[in-house]
Amino acid sequence: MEKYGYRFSAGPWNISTGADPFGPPVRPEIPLAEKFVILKQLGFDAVQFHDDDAVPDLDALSADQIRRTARETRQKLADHGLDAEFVAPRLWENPLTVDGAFTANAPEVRAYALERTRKAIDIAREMGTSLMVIWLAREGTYIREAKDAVVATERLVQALNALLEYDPELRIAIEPKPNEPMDLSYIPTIGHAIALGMRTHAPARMGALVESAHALLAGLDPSDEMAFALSFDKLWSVHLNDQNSLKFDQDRAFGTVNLRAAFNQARVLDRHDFYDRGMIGVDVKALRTQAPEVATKHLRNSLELFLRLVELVRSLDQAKVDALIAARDYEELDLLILNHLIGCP
Ligand code: XUL
Ligand code: MN
Repeated sequence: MEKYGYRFSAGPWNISTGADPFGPPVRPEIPLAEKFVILKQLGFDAVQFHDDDAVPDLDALSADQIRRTARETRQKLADHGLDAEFVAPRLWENPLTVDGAFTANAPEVRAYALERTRKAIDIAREMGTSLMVIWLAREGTYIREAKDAVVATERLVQALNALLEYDPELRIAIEPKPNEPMDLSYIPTIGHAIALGMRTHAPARMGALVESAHALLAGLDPSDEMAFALSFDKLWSVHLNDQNSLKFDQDRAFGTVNLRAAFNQARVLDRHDFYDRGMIGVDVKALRTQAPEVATKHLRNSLELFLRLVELVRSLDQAKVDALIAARDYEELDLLILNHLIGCP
């Protein structure tokens, strides 16, 4: 498969049992090493990890045990010809972080969040990556009066400063999301993520990850969110996927809901050399209705569709586009794009 210089990554959570808030698993759990085999076969180059994907149960382990297990996971990964793209601290499952991690009102919870994230940094180092992605899952509120949003923002800056100090090589990409699990999150968009990074003492080591579905949940266009980050040279990774209107975070396979929006994401990435800047990460969920033996096709489809869209981006008649822009004939441009997408000459 021609990959046009792109490298692809996915998380082990993207091969899942199909459990949802309303029902139990409907497919067997697949061991991590088998997931590596599947991802490699599907054409992926790297794996994204939560800290406990790489080192299960890390809260119960010593620093030495954590490092040793991380090294073992890295070896398994290398055995399958894969790299680690990033490590992300899972700060939302421990009962301690029920009301936030870095922005919790309770100081002991904030201390736990920092300690846990430092462990995740140790894991990243052992896994051979300097990139950490932070999704601020529970940093927000259900009840606005429950926290002071100014204080919460200060606490996020302080926490990021402490992490950047802990490892001078570390780069942090914030993955914004406007809601879920919280009703309202403190860092809902890419603009918030980039602004937050600029408040730290090492803004050059702060970047962002745009997830298509998260942008859509914020009522925004994912390609414009990517463009904004690209213009600041802050788009360090992406989570391509799709979302059918404003509801729970669906993580649908890339391009399956809105082909034109997917085309525009591929277009902004390709026109701005993303193949040289970062990896094409996907964050996609197999439908719960998918039978176990075919429950990786959402990954295959996302990767293939991205590459097909890159071909369409490159074969678009740019001279025609420019002429229509010059004539301000945007209705004709509309039809040109639609015809291009459906393969009509
Ligand atoms: C949550 C989400 C996470 C992050 C990684 O919606 O997208 O999977 O991508 O922590
Ligand atoms: Mn994501």
